[in-house]
Amino acid sequence: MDGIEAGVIIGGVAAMAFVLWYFFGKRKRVSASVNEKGVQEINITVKGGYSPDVIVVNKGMPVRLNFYRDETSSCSEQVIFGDFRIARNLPAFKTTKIEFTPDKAGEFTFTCGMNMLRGKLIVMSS
Ligand SMILES: [Cu+2]
Repeated sequence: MDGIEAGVIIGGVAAMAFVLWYFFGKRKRVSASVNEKGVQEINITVKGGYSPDVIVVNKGMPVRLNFYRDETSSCSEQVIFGDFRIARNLPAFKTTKIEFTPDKAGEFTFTCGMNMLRGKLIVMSS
């Protein structure tokens, strides 16, 4: 293998790695951790989007989502879980707790009030 071939291979691997990172790396999928009271708790930062934006929880157990809104952009001032009939205002630079017990399994989208920012709540049937 000469230097040019090696360069082509390295370039190809780097390009593939970039594509994988670009399409899959941006979505962070996080399972909620269960605290000592049996509540599935997770911290979410709101800043031009939700981070993490894919949250995995179990059905039939209480969930507590701590939304910390790290911006004043009006886009993110509300968060809506339509499937669970939850709409909540998120004051800037504060943590807002949203608590509920998911009673159905599936994948549910949550959004900002304008349906622009999106995240996904995955409820596993245990
Ligand atoms: Cu918005």
